[in-house]
Amino acid sequence: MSADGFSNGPPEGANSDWTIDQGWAGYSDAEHQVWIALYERQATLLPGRAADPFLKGLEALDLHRSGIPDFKRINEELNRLTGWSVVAVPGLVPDDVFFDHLANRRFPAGQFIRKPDQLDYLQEPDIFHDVFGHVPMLTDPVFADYMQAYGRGGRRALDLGQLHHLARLYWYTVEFGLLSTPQGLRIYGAGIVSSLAESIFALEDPSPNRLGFDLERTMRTPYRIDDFQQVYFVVPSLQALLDATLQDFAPIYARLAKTTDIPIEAVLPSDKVFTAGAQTYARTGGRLAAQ
Ligand code: HBI
Ligand code: FE
Repeated sequence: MSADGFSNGPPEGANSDWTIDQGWAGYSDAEHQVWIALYERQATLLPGRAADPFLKGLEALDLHRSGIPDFKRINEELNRLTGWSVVAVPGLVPDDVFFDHLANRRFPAGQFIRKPDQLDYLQEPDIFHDVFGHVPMLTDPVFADYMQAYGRGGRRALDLGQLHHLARLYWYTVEFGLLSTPQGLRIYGAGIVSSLAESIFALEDPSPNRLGFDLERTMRTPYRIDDFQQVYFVVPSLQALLDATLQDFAPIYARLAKTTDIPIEAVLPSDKVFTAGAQTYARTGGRLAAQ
């Protein structure tokens, strides 16, 4: 069993890099209907909430309403725009495999789609989270460079035993990042943009903190995997996000090793504060409170 809990080899029928054939022709009409239901909800909600690069990517890739997209089709345009491809995998893959794909501009997307009774929440990323949530941003040249830089950084973090710090950078940017724009805060994180409820909560609810992104501060901040985030970090531009990663992380990891984590709900005097959240949602039981 490897460090991250995977049996050593890829599952039966998968390639050595854990990729599988998407088998697009094999999706049932019911599965296409789940995609359409999820797509319609988000496509209605996101104008005015999602960042322009996301909305432009959604258009460019024509992740249209007629069902689960065929990776062969979207890869033609995605390759042309930024050299990225989407590859199908059975589900979560080992960290080193994941980073190697990203470092080579391949985004591993789950091949399966959630069940109709899981529209609002599932723990493991399915094809809607991965393709609707992550892939449109890969049409943006700056973000495309950032994701490749993350892949390269991930391999190095594994070597240095620092993955837990780097995973926070990924979580608070690629998954749950917000962008500051002249029109207000906008969503670029896949975990938010693929979720109906969190697309609203992340921008409008008074509970969470919304703080200016700072590389080391963010890497010292734990995150929630089971519920809405208690803090969202805001970048001034995607370029600023990319610039923050184009440096040697070894000295950063050395400094982090001497620091403690920052409590998830804390607002520091050094923070650029967009919202000092009331944390009401988290304090009243979170997901349970929402029911
Ligand atoms: N595998 N398919 C897949 N998708 C992910 O987002 C993913 C993964 N493996 C590891 C992983 N993410 C994270 O643990 C890394 O960011 C550390
Ligand atoms: Fe994701």
